[in-house]
Amino acid sequence: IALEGYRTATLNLLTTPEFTDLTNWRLKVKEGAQTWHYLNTDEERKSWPQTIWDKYHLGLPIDVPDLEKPTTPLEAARNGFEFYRRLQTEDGHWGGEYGGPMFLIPGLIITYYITGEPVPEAMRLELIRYLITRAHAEDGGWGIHIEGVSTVFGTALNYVTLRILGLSPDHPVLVKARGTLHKLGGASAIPAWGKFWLAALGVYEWKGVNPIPPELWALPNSLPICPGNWWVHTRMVYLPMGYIYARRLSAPLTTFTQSLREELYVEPYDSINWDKQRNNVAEVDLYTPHSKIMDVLNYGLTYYEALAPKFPWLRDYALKLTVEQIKMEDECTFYLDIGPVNKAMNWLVVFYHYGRDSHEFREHVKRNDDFMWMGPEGMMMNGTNGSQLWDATFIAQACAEAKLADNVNYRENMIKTLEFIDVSQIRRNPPFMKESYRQTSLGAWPFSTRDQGYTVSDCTAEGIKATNALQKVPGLPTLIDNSRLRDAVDVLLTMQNSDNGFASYETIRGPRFLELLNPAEVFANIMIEYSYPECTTAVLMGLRSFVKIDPEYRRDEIDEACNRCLQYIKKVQHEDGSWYGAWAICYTYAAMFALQSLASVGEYYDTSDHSKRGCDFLISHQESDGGWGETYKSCELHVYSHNETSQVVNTAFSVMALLDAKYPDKEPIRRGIEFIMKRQQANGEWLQESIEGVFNKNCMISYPNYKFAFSIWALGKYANVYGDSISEKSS
Ligand code: LAN
Repeated sequence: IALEGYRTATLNLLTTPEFTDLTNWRLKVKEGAQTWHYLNTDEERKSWPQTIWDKYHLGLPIDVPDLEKPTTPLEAARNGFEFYRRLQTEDGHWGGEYGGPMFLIPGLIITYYITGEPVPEAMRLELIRYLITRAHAEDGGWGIHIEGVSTVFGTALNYVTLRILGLSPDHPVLVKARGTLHKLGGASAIPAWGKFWLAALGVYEWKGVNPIPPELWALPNSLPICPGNWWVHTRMVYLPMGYIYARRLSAPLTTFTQSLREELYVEPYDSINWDKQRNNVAEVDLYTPHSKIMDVLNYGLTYYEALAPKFPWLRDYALKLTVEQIKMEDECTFYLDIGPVNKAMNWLVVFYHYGRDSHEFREHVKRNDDFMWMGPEGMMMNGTNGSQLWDATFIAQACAEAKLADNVNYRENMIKTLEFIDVSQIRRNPPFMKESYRQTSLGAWPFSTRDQGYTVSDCTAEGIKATNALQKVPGLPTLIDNSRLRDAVDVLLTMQNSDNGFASYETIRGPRFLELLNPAEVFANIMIEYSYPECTTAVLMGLRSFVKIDPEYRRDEIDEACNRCLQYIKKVQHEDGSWYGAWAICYTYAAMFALQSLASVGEYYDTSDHSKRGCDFLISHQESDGGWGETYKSCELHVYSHNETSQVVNTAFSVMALLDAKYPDKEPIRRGIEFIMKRQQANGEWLQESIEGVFNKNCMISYPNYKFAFSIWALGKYANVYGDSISEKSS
């Protein structure tokens, strides 16, 4: 064992440490960037008092008066915004946690450990709080996301994280978690990304990890397997992974990691047959088994790995390309990177490649905070650096629909929202666009912030819609002129796929069969882009909204694109009338979009078989209390899965869908609205219910702002269709 004591986690706590004082936390915002700060002195606290949104997000009591009980939908919408507007931060956006996935903190903390960078003390304590709170009460384990059953992936990685953060293996929380991990067969059967992190930490052998050859980056773009043709998230994760793998970089063995080797497995570490582990994945974890082709390929690549040292120039060249790509990604995103997974991995590469004192290393450390979110359960890592732009566009449109945007009492809020949308538009193409395989971004809107800077099709479309919804309100300024909307349209018009739909970040670049090479085991549909009803509808509606402002510009192309969107929406409707939602849960979410697409060309319940079947599907799933409720199982299993309780968010999706489709019977819609009103608190608030979002079919993610934006929007829409009354008689 080398280097006794070197960079070991130094604490060995048998009892849970005292957590921080929540009243000392403050959220700082700047052009959407969100960072939480812990104030240590009275002086600091006095000069930077806690705001109401700080308190709300921290779960501290807030002083919001009860409002007069609303009797109509618009009154309810107004009460909702009366509460929600207090949470708007000074830069004009609405913050919120964007947690859910349980595999993000481990990557970050393992990297802190390997690089020797100390985890700030308040963060360390609050991460412990979060992980302990999120351990399942029954078995002490963790799943792939907060609502999922305990898996090896979640349990092994979060166990290791708590150890690094200072808990002793004899701490009761870890004793229990380890019991569950061992019952599941121990860490040897962890899925691929877990194998990667454990190997990087030095508690798994690289021999047990399937090859991740960086040479792929040397392939010409014309070959489908060139990573430039993959879904951007996947290629951006495999990029740094390839570097670490090719150099087989592991933290030096210490007494600490030696101990982990003993804790994580059911058999002695040295007796494990690592060659046999490459394809060993626990049953609870396995969502997408390897294809036969993948197995054969891995087999071949394992031989290649044995030969690679004979061609060092090739590997060196591949690593040079890898480092160049990482540099472009880091610089272009101001070291935020596209998401939290490659953020931690790129930081690790930078550590090995440039060293701890490098500019690159320090820049990475600075932007770690952008991913961390504080809540009553402690500190979590967000799924991106936030959902700022996305949330702002929805509340803007909801306010326009519910007649709040032209209410003078909310003028200030609306101006700030518009300012935020203005500042978030991306005003340049990525430097080195071609070399880094990037989509254009001049004029696009991102999902989170302009710094992150990735074009997303539907975020761009919602950006256009929200801009137009606000800028047409008398008294609100025009901050975004037509030429900038034209830029946004230019981006969208480059993004339509040959199947007529729109995907997330780019067009579909690779063939379907690439999915057979999905190595991740826990996600589906990650190798290439796919068209989605949600993105396609957003773009269709975004383009239609633009045409109203600027009717001449590229009109033929826009009309053609819209027609094609519609063909796509019809084509992907299922037999039973439903659409599968890929980015929120699930059938109700997709129906809201798809039925809106149809309605945009006058296809309603009475005039279109597609619309009729879509509505009938929704109606068949309405609950007896008038609401709708789905669980994440819908996403996982591709079957509508009823939640035990109706959900405000699913109800709002469904009501909006039925209203757009002009569903002829008012009663089910009215009952949905009544349900949303009943769930509203006396101060206008809606409380958090089940998790709302999803990605890659198997991992859920929180959208806490949806309960406000979509409830207000649905209430407004209802009033616009049926008048501002909830009584059964009026029409
Ligand atoms: C997101 C969040 C937003 C989402 C919508 C805009 C809602 C969608 O319509 C298009 C796709 C997009 C942009 C999206 C893609 C995948 C993301 C970035 C996420 C779900 C947030 C987290 C997820 C990312 C992949 C998580 C990191 C995990 C990996 C598998 C790399």
